[in-house]
Amino acid sequence: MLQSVIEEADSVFATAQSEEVLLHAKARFLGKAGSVAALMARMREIPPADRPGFGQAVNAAKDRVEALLQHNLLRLRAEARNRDLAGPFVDLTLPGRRAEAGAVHPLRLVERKMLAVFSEMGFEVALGPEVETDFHNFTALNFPPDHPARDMQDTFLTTDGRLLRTHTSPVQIRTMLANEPPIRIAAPGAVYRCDTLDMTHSPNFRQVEGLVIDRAVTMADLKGTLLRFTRGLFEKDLEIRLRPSFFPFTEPSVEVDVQCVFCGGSGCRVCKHSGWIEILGAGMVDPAVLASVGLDAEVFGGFAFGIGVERVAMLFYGVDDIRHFYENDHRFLSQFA
Ligand code: FA5
Repeated sequence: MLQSVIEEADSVFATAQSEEVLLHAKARFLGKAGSVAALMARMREIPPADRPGFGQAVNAAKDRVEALLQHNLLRLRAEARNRDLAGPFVDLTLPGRRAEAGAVHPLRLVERKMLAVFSEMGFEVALGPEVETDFHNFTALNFPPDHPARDMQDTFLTTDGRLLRTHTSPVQIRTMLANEPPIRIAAPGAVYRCDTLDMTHSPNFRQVEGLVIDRAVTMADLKGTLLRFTRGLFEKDLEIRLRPSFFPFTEPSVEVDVQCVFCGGSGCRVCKHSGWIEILGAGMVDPAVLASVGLDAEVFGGFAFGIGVERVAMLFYGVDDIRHFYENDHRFLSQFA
């Protein structure tokens, strides 16, 4: 009877494949309602004289069952450990996997550098809204209503009669309405035009606007400022050249070319063998614009310019297609990190 309990415990413990199953089996043999306790309960049926011997025998059987339990517990732990060791090898001395850090976008890097150069020259940063009124984007900038000059920049209109600014020039108007001269601001921001995306055009690009208003400002100041700007930005003694152009809000107006940064002016594919690359529009602020913000053109004057950030960034980093800046291809962006 005792022997059959021991044998049964032995075979049940030996087939247990997990500690959980084993502990469950433990209750079956050693628990309060277990087989060993049941043996003890039979003491009453034993003649008194044989009881001490019976008690000793049951205790011995209990010890044996406990020893079997312990043996199988150790067996299961050893098996688990062997399974771990046989699994994939973990080399704790290897360096950890580095989480990839984000980086500043190349357009932002170039914009920051531009603003740093302007700030050295005493310009303050100004900002304006991207959803603008017709007044700030066109009318106050001397675009007459229905004048074909408005078609120079194809405009996205909002349903409430406003528009997405087509250039950063409305910040000129907002700044002059809110401040007295002298004014010296650089205004970065996004602009929108119904342009088709191609190698050099985007419907949503960035500009940095410049505006200087003071007494006795001349075109030489404009040229000197832009020369210092290009040399500070590209960190090379590049030349610039001013070509006559037209903007409703400047008179005279110019387009500004910088000596090709790729060939140094000798002519290459990028500058179409001209040695020059256009980077911005500029001019002396038109008296009509000063009048629209209530400034006396007899007393005050100034110059303004608008730089295309993408075009400058293309030159700065030697990027041949503007679309690279918007595709967010990791392989492209990580080069600037
Ligand atoms: C203007 O936007 C004027 N507001 C600039 C200005 C400011 C002139 C102050 C005078 C005084 P324009 O349309 O030429 O000008 O654009 C200026 C620059 O923006 C261009 O030289 C070019 O670098 C960039 N640009 C224009 N269109 C796009 C486009 N679709 N995609 C990317 N860059 C563009």
